[in-house]
Amino acid sequence: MRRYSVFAVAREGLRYHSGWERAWRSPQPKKKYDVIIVGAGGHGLATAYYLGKNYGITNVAIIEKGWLGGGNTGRNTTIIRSNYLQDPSAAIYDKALSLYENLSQDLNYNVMFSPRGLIMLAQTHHEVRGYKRTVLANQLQGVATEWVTPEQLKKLVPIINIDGPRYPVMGGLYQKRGGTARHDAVAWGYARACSDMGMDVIQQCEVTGVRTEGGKVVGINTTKGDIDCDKLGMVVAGHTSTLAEMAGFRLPIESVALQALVSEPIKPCMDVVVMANTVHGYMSQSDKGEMVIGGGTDSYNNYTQRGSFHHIEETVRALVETFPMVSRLKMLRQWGGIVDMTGDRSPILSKTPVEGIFVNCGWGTGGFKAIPGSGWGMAELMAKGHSPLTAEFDMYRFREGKFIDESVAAGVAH
Ligand code: FAD
Ligand code: PYC
Repeated sequence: MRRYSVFAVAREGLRYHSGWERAWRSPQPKKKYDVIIVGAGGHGLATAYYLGKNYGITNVAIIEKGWLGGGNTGRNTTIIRSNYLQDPSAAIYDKALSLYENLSQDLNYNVMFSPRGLIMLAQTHHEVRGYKRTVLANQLQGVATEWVTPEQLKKLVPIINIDGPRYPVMGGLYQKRGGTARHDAVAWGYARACSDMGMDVIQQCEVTGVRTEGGKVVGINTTKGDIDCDKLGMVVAGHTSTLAEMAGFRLPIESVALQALVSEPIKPCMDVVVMANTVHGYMSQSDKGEMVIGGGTDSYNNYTQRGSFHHIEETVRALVETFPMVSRLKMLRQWGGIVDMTGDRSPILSKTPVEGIFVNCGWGTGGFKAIPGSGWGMAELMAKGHSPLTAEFDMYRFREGKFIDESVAAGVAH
């Protein structure tokens, strides 16, 4: 595939953009692959990419029932940070953040990574204690975060109301390296790189069954026919329980809707990302000027990809309290995604009871930020059978009580 560069843009400008190649091929499935990844979201594509890049495994298909990035990867609010509490989390999320820092160069695709800084507001004494504890834990983990006072916060975010009527701002957890990236571009960049390595990204192809023989995976049934494989990675976020059921095992996952909305575009007014978890809203400004806004999950399980109406009202109410200027904004669009929740709010990257089947799920409301680190670790697990990055995220931790509790860091209350 021809590299994207300033020279390519100039060349194509001169010939009316007639020479751009398709960014990825649209092949028909082969009879057999060494590895099949189900789910062309960020995590599935990143897993495939690092299988090829780090281990030379390129006889790989990525099977997607819709269009690539059309699941949660293309529906999230693009927040990236690594300010988690527990050591295994800090390791994988900070690996992801480090990879994000050079991802555009690595993929030769502009993922618009914008390390503009991220603040989590503390608006109760409980949150003050929780976030100060996280700052101390992060210092031990080598993850640079800091505690900021309300006055420092007001300087960083002039539009914020630190004297709110119900929950005045008492300080915040600040990660300067945090920020955002363009979510679709992350999926598109990985897909293009995978296709360039000879991998098949197969869209509009739903996996309808998993075939096993003697406790080992041998292939899948799909709407485009049966495909054989030696190894299978299930990376399907909110549909993980459905896939696991096809293979005959169960996972401690619940699927719920999480929603977001964007306002009309306005002039630049906020150059950091702010999360306000007590009143329950978070906001950043996109490059187009829209305010990107999100709230909490629905309180019941579902697969609707829509979410309920009262959440929009609740989220906007929370933000009007924190950023009074929001009351004068018109909202443009609302959407939802189905997120996969575990009990300890940490993901599962694991072997399964079926030999050759691996699962990557449970990122819940916060997996966009983890995509490169998760793909890196999952590829190592699938190629070598073990990865230091994923070892603690084994599915059997729930049976053994070795939880990785990230309910404070999850950012979205549920
Ligand atoms: P997905 O992107 O959902 O990909 C899974 C794919 O599997 C889908 O494309 C689906 O079509 C496919 N699939 C499912 N079943 C089958 C089948 N049977 N056959 C074939 N394909 C199948 N995270 C953050 O870090 N920061 C945020 O700011 C943030 N905000 C969010 C806001 C919202 C509204 C939502 C919904 C999520 C948010 N998240 C955020 C979470 C983040 O989006 C997810 O954790 C992450 O995108 C999960 O990626 P994935 O690749 O695992 O799943
Ligand atoms: O995990 O940072 C996060 C997040 C923000 C919005 C949704 N999830």
